[in-house]
Amino acid sequence: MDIEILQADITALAVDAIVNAANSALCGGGGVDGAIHRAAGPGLLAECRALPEIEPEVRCPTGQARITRGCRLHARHVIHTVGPVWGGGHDGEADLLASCYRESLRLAEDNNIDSIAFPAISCGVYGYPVESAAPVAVATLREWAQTHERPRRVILCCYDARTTTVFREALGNGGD
Ligand code: AR6
Repeated sequence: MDIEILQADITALAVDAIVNAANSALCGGGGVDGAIHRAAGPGLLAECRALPEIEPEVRCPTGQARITRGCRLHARHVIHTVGPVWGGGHDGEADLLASCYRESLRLAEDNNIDSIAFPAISCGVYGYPVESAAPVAVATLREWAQTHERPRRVILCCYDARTTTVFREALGNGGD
C-alpha cells in the first residue's frame, strides 16, 4: 500500500473513493461533510437518506462506515464514516477512530476500490487532537496493508498546513 500525505481539498481529488467524516444521521453537516455534499450535489443526500436507519436518525453508528456513489464528484464513491467525539481520550476514542479507518478500508476492498482519500477524521468539530489522531490513522493503515492487497493507494488528505505537518511526522516523512 502506498500511503501519501497531501494538503488539498478532498472534494477535488480524482480517486476511486473519498471518505467523509460524517455524523451518524448521514444527513450532511459542516466541515468536510458540508464540502462533500456541496460538491456532490443533492443526489448524495438522497443516497444517504435511502440507507437504512438502525434507530431513529442513526444510519451509521460511531466507528462504522457506509458507502454511496459519488454523484457529481470526481470520485466514483463516497465512504461515510463517523468518528468519535473527543472526550479526553479515556472513552475508547482511539479504538473507535481506528475502526473508522479499518471499516472504510474494508468497504473499499469489497467494492474493488484501488485509490482512496481520507480526511483527518474527528480532527475538526469533533475535537480529536491531530497529534493523537495521526499516529492512529497511520498505524491502522499499515496494519491493514500487512494482510490486504486493496486499496493500493491511500491519500491522507489534510486541509491545513499544521495538520499536514503532523500527519507527515506520523508517517515518518517529517524531513521530506
Ligand atoms: N477537504 C479536506 N479536509 C477538510 C475539508 C476539505 N474540503 N474541510 C474540512 N476539512 P470536520 P469531524 C478538515 O469538522 O471533526 C460535520 O459537521 C478539517 O480541517 O469536518 O469528524 C459532520 O456532519 C479537519 O481537519 O469533521 C459531523 O457532525 C477534518 O477535515 C462533524 O462535523 C475533519 O473536520 C464531524 O466532525
